[in-house]
Amino acid sequence: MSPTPQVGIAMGSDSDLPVMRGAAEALEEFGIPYELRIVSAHRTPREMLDYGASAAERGLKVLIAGAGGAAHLPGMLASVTVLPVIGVPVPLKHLDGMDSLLSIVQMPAGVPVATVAIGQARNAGLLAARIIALEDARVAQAVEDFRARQAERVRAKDREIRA
Ligand code: RP5
Repeated sequence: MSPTPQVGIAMGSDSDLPVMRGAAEALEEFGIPYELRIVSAHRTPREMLDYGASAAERGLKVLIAGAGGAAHLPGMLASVTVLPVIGVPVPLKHLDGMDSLLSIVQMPAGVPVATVAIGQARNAGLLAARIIALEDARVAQAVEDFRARQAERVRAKDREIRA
């Protein structure tokens, strides 16, 4: 039996998947179980609302939501759950993802969405790992190790360039 997902990764279309895989890969690095869903704020609004409304009771701790263009998915999910929602602006062919970014980041007061950079689904996965780490010592250690490895890579480059 696969472990209960702790993070839900939702996207508005399968065309978002190449970007959203970055979040899944980050969670895999930390051994955090997740689920992937396609629920569209515009094309399947009822499924989208059911997904958001039932997320907490199904044991999810964080939602990551990616969408492009008129990217209403993260905000709509945040409107029906108290779980933290991380929004990923997916860049489309036009407007370089600025449309997605502004649609996600400009939430009204009272309904927060933590928005990462355009196309930065990996950061969404890393942020979700930090949230899970608050109550999971194993993940907390993995996050600390990741940070240390990352810093060491930069120090190595610094030594290299100074040599
Ligand atoms: C959004 O519309 C989706 O999140 C996707 O980024 C965009 C385009 O969807 P497709 O027309 O490629 O299915 O809702």
